[in-house]
Amino acid sequence: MAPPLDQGQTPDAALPAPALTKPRMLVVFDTSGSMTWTPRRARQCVWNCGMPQQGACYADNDASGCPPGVPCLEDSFCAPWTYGDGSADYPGVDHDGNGLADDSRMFIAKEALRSTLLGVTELEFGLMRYAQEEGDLIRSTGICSGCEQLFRSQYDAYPFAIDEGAINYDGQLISCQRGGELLVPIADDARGAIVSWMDHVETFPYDVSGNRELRGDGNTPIAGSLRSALTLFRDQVIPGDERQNCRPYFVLLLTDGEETCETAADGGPDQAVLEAAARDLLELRVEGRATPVRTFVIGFGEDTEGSATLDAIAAAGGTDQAHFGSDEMALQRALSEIIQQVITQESCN
Ligand SMILES: [Ca+2]
Ligand SMILES: [Ca+2]
Repeated sequence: MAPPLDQGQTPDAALPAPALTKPRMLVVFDTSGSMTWTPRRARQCVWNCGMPQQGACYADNDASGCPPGVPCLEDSFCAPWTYGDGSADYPGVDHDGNGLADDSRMFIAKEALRSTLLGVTELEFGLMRYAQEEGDLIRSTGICSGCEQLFRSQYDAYPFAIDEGAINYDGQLISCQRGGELLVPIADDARGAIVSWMDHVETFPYDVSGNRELRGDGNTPIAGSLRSALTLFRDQVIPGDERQNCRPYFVLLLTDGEETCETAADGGPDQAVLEAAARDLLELRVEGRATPVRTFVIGFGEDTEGSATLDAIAAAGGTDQAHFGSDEMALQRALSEIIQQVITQESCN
């Protein structure tokens, strides 16, 4: 496997010059609340409390081995919660003790995307997230069903100090209703706009025209975002594209969890709905012409490792199987592999 590409570096010196018709790829970036967690629960702890709330020992005298404020769970591993995302304003907890707030899935995924994907000039990219409302510290209230306490957001450090974790993004109510939300339209010069969502800084107070940021809050509407992607390609990306008979179109879904909005009777993801959403993209026809949009899937973190459901989405979306990774290197490898596949595709220039 090739190492991650640096900015401006061509993927392989032996490849022909970049095609004139650049493939277009919509990156669907998971902004569910669990993106503030560590990719996997790697830190062990000693669990002493007798009747822990929610099966967890919070207090230091009940457990040992976890970072301050992070509970030890029943299986003697620390909870994955970082209460942040590695950004300047919400760094979160340093789980691995390396002195850096580099522990959340959100931080790692942003770094991997910036270093690997956005250095590739042979593609045109756009950016979509799971739908969120935005406003000045809009995410400042919330009730955890099953919890005794009021909590505010994934960004609230235990013991949930009032408004401590308020953020400018709220996905709780609308992520399932709306599915995906386009942040940056696909374009050849979209890299700067995309990077501004992943540079770990944000304008405060909230400014719709300022520097904003991807944050983790809300559910995981995979099927809904694939349908949002379909609408985008069908109504905007493809109709205005004079090279639509040549250009390959792609969705790259980066998710850390299974579908949580459209579920089957057993509570798990509704596989038929998910496969249909990916298949509809693959079978898309615009103006009577077949204009397939293939869907790549990357499962990130221990919650999706080896997921048959994600594999099935990728298969229905025309890319055989999902990629998986639980650290930045693995994520970079998956991204490089996908990019290689995309830019070596036949085109009809
Ligand atoms: Ca760290
Ligand atoms: Ca930003």
